[in-house]
Amino acid sequence: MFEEAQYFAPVAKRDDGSVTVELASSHPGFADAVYRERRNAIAALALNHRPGEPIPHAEYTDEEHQVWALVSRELAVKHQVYAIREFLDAAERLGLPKDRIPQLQEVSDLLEPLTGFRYLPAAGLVPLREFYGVLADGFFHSTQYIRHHSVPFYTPEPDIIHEVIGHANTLASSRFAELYRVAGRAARRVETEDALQFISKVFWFTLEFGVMREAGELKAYGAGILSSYGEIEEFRGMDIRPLDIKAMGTTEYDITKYQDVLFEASSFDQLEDVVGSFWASCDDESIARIVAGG
Ligand code: NLE
Ligand code: FE2
Repeated sequence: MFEEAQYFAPVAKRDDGSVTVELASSHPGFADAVYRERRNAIAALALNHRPGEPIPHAEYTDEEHQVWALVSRELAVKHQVYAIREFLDAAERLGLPKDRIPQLQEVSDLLEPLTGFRYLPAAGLVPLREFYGVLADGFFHSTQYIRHHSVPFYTPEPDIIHEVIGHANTLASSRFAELYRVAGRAARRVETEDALQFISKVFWFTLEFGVMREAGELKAYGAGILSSYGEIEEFRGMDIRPLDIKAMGTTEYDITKYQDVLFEASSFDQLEDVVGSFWASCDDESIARIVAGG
């Protein structure tokens, strides 16, 4: 149905209560029995979680903590070069641990006093309407597993590194948090799947993969670039296009590789003026009009 459906591994819950995450044969963890067992156990935590209860504690292996430590170290250096100021300042305020994977409850507790955002555990794909809709209430659905240790620099599949180093650091900025909230209100306002898909693509090309001009240099603010120390080295060489709602809402993308088409905001003000205002006011009719012509 949606592109997003393809990059999350399907999660199956059996009648006996056991949970299986179906990794594709191309997944780097496919042949790793220990990793697959961890994925199943972590998915079960989210499936058994009830709203309002604390996020279940996930046990991670030493190897998994080492993946976090490695990626954190690599990204910290690259963020200084490639991330926008707003992100760097927000990350400083959030103060994530660098040497171990934080528990999602811990991330949520660090974030809430800053911008009101709280984390919810997700076993895999959350339906788009639910994922975006609850942003309006300050909730962020997050996976809890970590990428396979054999490919630390990039994963097409959102993992806790992406959700936390990419999104939680961003959500620690009140300017960003407000953009996420208006995206959520937009998703709730529309009724058609086409309009929801359009909103989701604008989200993809901005809050997931957006780039921004800052003091003459091209920087990243999208969580998907900021969580990959492979992709973050490449975005400046991509096809960079001016920020445009219709173009973002209708351009196709391939989630399995580095994004080769990116949209550049000339400033944070422009991002708020163009994208924030779009989400704040769009509805089914206005989106249909944009797609049809103007
Ligand atoms: N490619 C990103 C990463 O490696 O962290 C994840 C993107 C999820 C949309
Ligand atoms: Fe994301």
